[in-house]
Amino acid sequence: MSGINNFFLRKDLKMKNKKCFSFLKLNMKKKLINFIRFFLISSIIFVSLGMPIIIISPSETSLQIPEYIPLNSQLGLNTTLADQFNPTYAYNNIQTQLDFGYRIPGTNENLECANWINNQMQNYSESEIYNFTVDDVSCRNVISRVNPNMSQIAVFAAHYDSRAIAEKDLDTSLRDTPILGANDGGSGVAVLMEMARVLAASKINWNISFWFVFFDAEDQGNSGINGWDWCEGSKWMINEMKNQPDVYFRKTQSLESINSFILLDMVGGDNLKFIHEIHDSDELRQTVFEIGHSLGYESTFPLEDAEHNIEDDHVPFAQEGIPTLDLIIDFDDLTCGWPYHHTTADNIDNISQDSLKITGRTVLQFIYETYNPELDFFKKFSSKETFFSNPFVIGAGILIIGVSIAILIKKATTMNG
Ligand code: 1BN
Ligand code: ZN
Repeated sequence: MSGINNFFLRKDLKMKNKKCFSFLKLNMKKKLINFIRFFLISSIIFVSLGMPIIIISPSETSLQIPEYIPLNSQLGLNTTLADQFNPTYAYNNIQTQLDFGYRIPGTNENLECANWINNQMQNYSESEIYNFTVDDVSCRNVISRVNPNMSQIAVFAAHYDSRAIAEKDLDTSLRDTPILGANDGGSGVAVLMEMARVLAASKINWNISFWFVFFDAEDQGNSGINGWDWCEGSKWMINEMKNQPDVYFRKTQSLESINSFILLDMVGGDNLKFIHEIHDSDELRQTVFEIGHSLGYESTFPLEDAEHNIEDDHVPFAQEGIPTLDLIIDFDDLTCGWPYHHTTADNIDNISQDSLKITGRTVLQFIYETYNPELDFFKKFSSKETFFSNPFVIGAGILIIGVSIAILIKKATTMNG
C-alpha cells in the first residue's frame, strides 16, 4: 500500500514539478517577450526622437539657389549692395576705435567704445547694450537689429575688446603691455558697422532680421586677464538666450530662428586668407567662399584647405546647432602674411583697406544672394551638430543601453538561481 502510495506520490510530485517547470518556462518566455517588446519600443522612441533632428538639420529642406538680380532694378541705383561698401569708411571706423585707447574689459576706454558703437548703430538699427560681469568686472555686449521683427535671423558678429597683453611681441620687454587691436577686434567691428550702413541705406524690403553683435571679453584668455577664459562675452550671451529668451528674441523668434552666424575676426591684415574652422558649417563656408571666388577673391577664400580648431566667439553658437562661419586667418602661421597677432604691431599701420573691402563686399554679396526677398525660401544651412552628438539623443541612448544591460544581468542571475 505504502509502495503504491509512494508511487502515486512520486508521480504527483513529478507532475507538479513538470507543471512548475513549464510554468517557469512560460514565465521566462513571457519575460523574454516583454523584454523584446521593451527593446523594440525603446528603439522606436529613440529613433523617432532623433528623426526630427535628422529631418530638420540637413540642407535639403529649402534649397533654392538664387539667381543674381542686379540691385539697380530694386534700388533705382546703378550699383550693387556689395559695391556700396566703402572701405575708407571701414578704415576710419578702426581709427576711431583706436582713438579710444586700449579697450580692455572693465576700463573706461572699453565703455566709451561700446557707447560709440551703440550710438552709431542706432542710426541704422535698433541697438542695445547688454551688461554682465566676469569676476565682478563690468562688461557689455552690443546687439544692433536691422529689420528686427522677422521670424528668421542672420547674425554677423565681431569682438570689440582688445587684448590686455602682447604676449607674442618680438620685444620681450613689451609682452606685459596691452595691444591696440586694430586687426584683432577692430577690423571686424569696423566692417560690420559699414555693412550695417549699406544695409540700412538699401531700402530693400528684407524679410529676415539682421543682427550685428559686438562682443566684449573675447580676447583675454590664456592670462590676458588672470583667470579669464576666451570668449566670455559670447558664452554669457548664449546662456542668457537659453535662460531668458524673451530678453533677446522678439515674438516668433527663438534660438532656432538663427539661419546663419558669421563671425569676423582679424579681417583687416595684408595677404588675407581665411581658414577652414572645424566647428563651422561646411555648407555655409562653401556658400560664402564660392561667392568670394565669384567676386575674384580666390586666394582669400580657398575652397580646399586643412581644418583648424579655434575657440572663437562662434563656438558657443555652433554647439547649439547653429550654422556658423568664422572668418579668421591662421594667426599662428608667421609666414601667412600677417605676423602681428597679439603683438604691439597690431596697429593701424598694419591694416589693409583692400582686405576690409574683400571681406565687406563678400559678406554683403552673401546677404544679397541668400536673403533676397524675392526668394520663396531661405536656404537652410546644415550645422556641425549631428544626430549622435545631440546631448538628448546621447542621454536617451545611454539610458536604453543601461536599462537593457540591467535587465539582461537580472535575467542571467534568476536563471542561474
Ligand atoms: C582670436 C583672436 N582669438 C584670440 N584672438 C581666439 C583664440 C582662442 C586664439 C584660443 C587662440 C587660442
Ligand atoms: Zn586675439
